[in-house]
Amino acid sequence: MGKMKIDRIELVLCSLPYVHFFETSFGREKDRTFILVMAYAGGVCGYGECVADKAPLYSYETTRTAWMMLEDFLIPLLMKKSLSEPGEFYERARIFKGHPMAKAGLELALWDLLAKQKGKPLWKLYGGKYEEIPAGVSIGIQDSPSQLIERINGFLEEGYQRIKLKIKPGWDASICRAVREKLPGIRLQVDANGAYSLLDKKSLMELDAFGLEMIEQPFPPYDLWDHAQLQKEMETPLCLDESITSVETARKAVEMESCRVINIKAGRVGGITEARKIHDFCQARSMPVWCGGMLESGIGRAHNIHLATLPNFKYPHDLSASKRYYAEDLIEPPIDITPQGTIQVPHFPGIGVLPQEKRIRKASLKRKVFKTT
Ligand code: OSB
Ligand code: MG
Repeated sequence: MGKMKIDRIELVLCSLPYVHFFETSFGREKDRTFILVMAYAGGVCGYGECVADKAPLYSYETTRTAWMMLEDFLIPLLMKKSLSEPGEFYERARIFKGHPMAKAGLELALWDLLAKQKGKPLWKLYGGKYEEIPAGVSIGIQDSPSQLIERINGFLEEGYQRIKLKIKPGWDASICRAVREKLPGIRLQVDANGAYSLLDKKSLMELDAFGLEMIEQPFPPYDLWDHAQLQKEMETPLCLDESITSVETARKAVEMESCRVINIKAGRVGGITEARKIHDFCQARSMPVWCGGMLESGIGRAHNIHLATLPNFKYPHDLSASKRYYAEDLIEPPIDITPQGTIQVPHFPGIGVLPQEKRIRKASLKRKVFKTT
């Protein structure tokens, strides 16, 4: 195989305001901070997005820890030796413990670069099978149930195939009841981002009454055991997000029966190489998966779309139109959904959408170039 001759890596710290605040069990946010990673080889540029946020709320990583990992360890590791494919970088980077989002940001840029060098869209490189994927929407905690229902109706009119509600103690069963009264037939699921413990079993059991497709991550990230205890008693499938950090934890979750569905995010698991391993493992064990999101800009979201074309992705994803997140996304054309509630997978090389340098510059807070010496 040929070598990927990387000339330089560029990091850009960006900030983009949301069109609507996003509130989860860990708080309300009005904008998103993230790192773009660009990998250059010859005239070709691969783009990745590191999904670490300002504060360590979803996981321990932050934009500053990710920048530090990239600058001090991951970029020097990449530059040390030539590379034939991104999976090789991922394997080498395993020597450094943790920091999956930092690793994934750089690995995604390498995947985009490789696909562009080969003149193929990423999904073809990955062996994806869908050319159109089902779109869902994740809706944050609102100020009132009526405001929530209004937002849900707006998204249903746009065609989204399922609605995911963020929940927390006090914004859970009563909210599901209010939504089900108005919208009995919609595909509905909830995500707690680890806001509960087994002491809350009674209020979690109440959720069985609402015909939810799944309950995502009721308990904190590293707790496969308590999820297994809850899954034994609940009819609604549990879905794990934060808990699944590698194919190894996926295996333990399957073997302990901690969940019946897994949400895959490349950033959470260290990149596409590990995400595909989890996908393949789950497929072999008949555990369906779907693609989660981290409110990415169009660059990160385009990567997610390609990943979601693999055959064991079996539910609508947290992949929505650009305009649902940002007034001005960083790419052209923006990601849009069809009236049937699907997203068409790009056919151009790499991520298949064009990052807009002017808009990146406008969003940027800090920029640094790392050259091969
Ligand atoms: O838990 O799935 C989550 C956003 C940020 C952090 C965690 C999560 C989310 C979402 C949004 O639910 C999904 C999206 O990108 O649309
Ligand atoms: Mg989640």
